[in-house]
Amino acid sequence: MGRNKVADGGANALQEGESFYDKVFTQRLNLWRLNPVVKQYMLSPELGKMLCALSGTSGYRVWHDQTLIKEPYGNGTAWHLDDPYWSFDSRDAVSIWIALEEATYQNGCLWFVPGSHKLAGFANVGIGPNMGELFKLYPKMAETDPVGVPMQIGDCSFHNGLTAHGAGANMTRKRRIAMTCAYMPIGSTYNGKPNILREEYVATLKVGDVLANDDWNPVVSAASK
Ligand SMILES: O=C(O)CCC(=O)C(=O)O
Ligand SMILES: [Fe+2]
Repeated sequence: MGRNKVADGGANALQEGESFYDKVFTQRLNLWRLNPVVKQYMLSPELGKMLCALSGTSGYRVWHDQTLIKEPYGNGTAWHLDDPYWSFDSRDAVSIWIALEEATYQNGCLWFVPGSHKLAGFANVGIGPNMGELFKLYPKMAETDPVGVPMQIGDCSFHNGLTAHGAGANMTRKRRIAMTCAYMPIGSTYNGKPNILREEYVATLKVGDVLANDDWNPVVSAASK
């Protein structure tokens, strides 16, 4: 037997042609480009100050945002690192995860391995069906107990782009609605991974170029510099 298919098609069953990952999230990219309220929050100087204070970095650009909705009975999010997916290698990138509905142990709140960003490099694993794949790559991280972080609506967490994190499955009948907002330190350089960069922009880049596109990656807060 190949995939883990629900025999009679439950509400969120795998359909023919769908992968495990299709049932991890309903995912949409860059809401800040569409919605002025999201944009206002993503670019707010208060947020820029927080990012800089937490990391000791002097300024950030928006990398992207995403909705991460775990549908009823949605699969867990395997342990992974964020920055190695992205087009720049930085030890100071930050992701902010925001609970737009309550996030509980039952519906797939986030879990983190404290201090793991100090053990991580830029090698990664995909978000696949095996939750613990990352710990084969970084066995030292598995010596620390992960911490689950349930949240009320509107709560958020900040994590370093190299912190190991994941989430359990959604065991409930309601959606777990969340958003993640990722930030790149100013001065970060292109590492050759296109990730979310548009094709026409990638065509102008070579490895080592500073990523400084003010349209797609605006500076968050001049006030915090
Ligand atoms: O929401 C999740 O399950 C995973 C979130 C995540 O990986 C992130 O915000 O970087
Ligand atoms: Fe992540």
